[in-house]
Amino acid sequence: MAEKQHQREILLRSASAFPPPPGVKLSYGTAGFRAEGSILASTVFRTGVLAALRSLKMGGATVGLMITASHNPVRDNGVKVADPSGGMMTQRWEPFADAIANVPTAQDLVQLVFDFVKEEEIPFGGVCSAEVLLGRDTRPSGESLLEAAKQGIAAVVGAVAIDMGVLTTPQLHWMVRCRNKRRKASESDYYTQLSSSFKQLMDLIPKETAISLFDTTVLVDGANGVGGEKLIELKKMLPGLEIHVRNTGKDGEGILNEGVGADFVQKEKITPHSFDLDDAGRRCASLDGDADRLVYFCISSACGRKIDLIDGDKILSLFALFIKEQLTILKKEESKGMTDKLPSRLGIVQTAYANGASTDYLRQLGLEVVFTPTGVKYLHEKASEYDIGIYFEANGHGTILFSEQFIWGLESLNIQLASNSPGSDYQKAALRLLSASQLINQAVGDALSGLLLVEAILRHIGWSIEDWSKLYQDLPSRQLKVKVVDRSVVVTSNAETQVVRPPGLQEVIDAETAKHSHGRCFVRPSGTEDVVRVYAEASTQEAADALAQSVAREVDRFLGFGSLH
Ligand code: G16
Repeated sequence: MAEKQHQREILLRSASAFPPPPGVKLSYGTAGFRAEGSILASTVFRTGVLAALRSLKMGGATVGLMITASHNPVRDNGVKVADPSGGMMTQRWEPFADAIANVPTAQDLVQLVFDFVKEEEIPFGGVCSAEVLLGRDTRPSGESLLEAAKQGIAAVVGAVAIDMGVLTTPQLHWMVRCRNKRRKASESDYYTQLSSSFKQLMDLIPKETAISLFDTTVLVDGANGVGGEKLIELKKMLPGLEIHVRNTGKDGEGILNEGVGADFVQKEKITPHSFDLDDAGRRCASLDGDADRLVYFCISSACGRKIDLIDGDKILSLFALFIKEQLTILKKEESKGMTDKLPSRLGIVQTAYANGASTDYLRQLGLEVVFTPTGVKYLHEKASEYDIGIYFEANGHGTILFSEQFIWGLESLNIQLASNSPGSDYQKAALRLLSASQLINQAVGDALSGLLLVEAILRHIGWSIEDWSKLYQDLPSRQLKVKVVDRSVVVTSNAETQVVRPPGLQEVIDAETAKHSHGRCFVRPSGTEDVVRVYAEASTQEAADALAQSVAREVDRFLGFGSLH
């Protein structure tokens, strides 16, 4: 009883120092809370409380709290929680996240927390310990928000905050996962795991392609964010791969995500700052502000700032080809008996943003493709249902998940092959899959580990960036955003391909779409910005542009400020 009273007083006192800004309502959204950094102290403090409670609920397992607004402009910031698995916080707790962020007074907050703790049977009041790992990106508001998070965690008796400093979002997720698996989990362990598994993959490259004239240089746009500086660290451990990082944001040069970064490159389809015609034909890649997205691009000498975009769909297709090739080798007739017990159901997960040509290509490969709404939390969950699940959003956010069962099977197969047929194609295929599972982040999409896997696979197949780009021809597409009064008015279904509310909007979209050959169009409320997004595809770029613009005008007519008319 006395413990509970003590807890109540501490929470009340700390929460009183972080009043919420009046008139602001926040929602946990696609990837945590996001808003202007200047109004987020209260939200971050409260998310700190939530993260500590989550750890208590999970028996004291480590939970992560990341301060970032990823691809958003530099004035914004945000906060999200990683579950002990290293994945996104369970969706079951999102209503509580919304409630705790928006409750008006410190007294209401204490009441809400005590009610929730009772309902969830959380050991509260100092009877158990909790641990929260903290990370932040390079945004100027990050440091003070990190302090707010620490105070939120400290307001839960028994909870400890461990500040891991400036990190990419995927690094923090990786650390949380490793720590809970009792594995080495420091930043240098992260670099060691990535570089050693990359080297293993390089050692397994077939002789025929190993001697080809492969361009060993990749030019990387760091979005003026945290990814660039981390890649500079990592590249020191990668002999044989020349990584040139531009847009590092160092010494105040360049603004985070402004005219640079994966989101800019993918949406605008033009060169980011610091890239020009001198780079024509080179292999270029772009990270986003917190390095959880990756896209590639190539500048063609005839096209000014226009680029050939190699988006998340094409990264996914490259990964799928490679994984399928290794599985096919393992399943060859001669190795039957050894490999037929290996569970190897391969599944591909995309969203409505996936270019139609990519889905056709993947299905032609004989792969199972399924769709979820936008947001890695949905894709990740779906991909984890397979022995090998590959998920990617077109914006470059994705990874490959290997089930524990599959990895155990592969490890025991490798032991068998090492004594029965050492150095055989089968053993090499098994080793490649094991190395890929070590390299690619199992907790969340990670631009740094994704980049290394792309580089290893291109080298394995002996492909230039043009070869990769020609894998299939993207259908022309256009994405627009419309500022609206209240984005929550838009409700969608069928993995966001149909508008359910407001009534009448879907009929208008259907009518506009029917005017274009191979037309496809959908709208959805953003989970990270105050806008409704419009995506259109058609057989020509002009038609895709026209379709997106006409639907954007309709969205504006239904929900906007009328400024598009
Ligand atoms: C976040 C999510 C992504 C999602 C993106 C879309 O990305 O992590 O899964 O695709 O938001 O945002 P919206 O809902 O605004 O379209 P990030 O890279 O900003 O964390």
